[in-house]
Amino acid sequence: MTTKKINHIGIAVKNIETATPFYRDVLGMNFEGTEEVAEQQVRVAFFQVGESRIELLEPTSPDSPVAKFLEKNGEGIHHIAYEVDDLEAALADLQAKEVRLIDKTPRKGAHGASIAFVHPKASGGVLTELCHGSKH
Ligand code: CMX
Repeated sequence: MTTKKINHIGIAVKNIETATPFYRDVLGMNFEGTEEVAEQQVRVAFFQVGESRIELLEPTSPDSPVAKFLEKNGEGIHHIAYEVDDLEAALADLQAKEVRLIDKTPRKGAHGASIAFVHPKASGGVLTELCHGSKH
């Protein structure tokens, strides 16, 4: 498989509105808006940085995986998302290489993208997302 670029870096925050001014007003990034990914119990906000993005993740319920992450680690980097040409082929390739996956088949992410997570135990403790087809 080949990775095309870093699509986005996900940062877990308690509150998107509180975190937004730093990225939008201090760092001067273009704020692209928010979206709820109900299936994963998160609300996300995107900020453009060249051809990549910062994605702020706010939990929408106490059972959200991001709420659990915040409880355990506090606010901070949650995942790195790499864009691939063909997500199904990338997942097949990783399985053939016996890389531990969280998602063996793609699921729906923000901006209409198909996404899949590699298990952090297989990637040095960094949650790794592969994505394809984002509207960006
Ligand atoms: N960074 C590092 N380690 C993490 C982690 C993270 N962000 N999230 C979970 N882990 C660890 C857990 O601590 C756990 O470790 P142990 O086995 O040692 O306890 C292990 O990974 C498995 O975690 P889990 O929560 O038990 O596993 P699940 O399969 O239930 O869920 C995951 C895994 C990553 C999908 C979920 O925790 C999560 O973060 N979901 C939200 C995903 C998200 O960001 N969605 C929005 C995406 C929008 C987009 O980008 O398009």
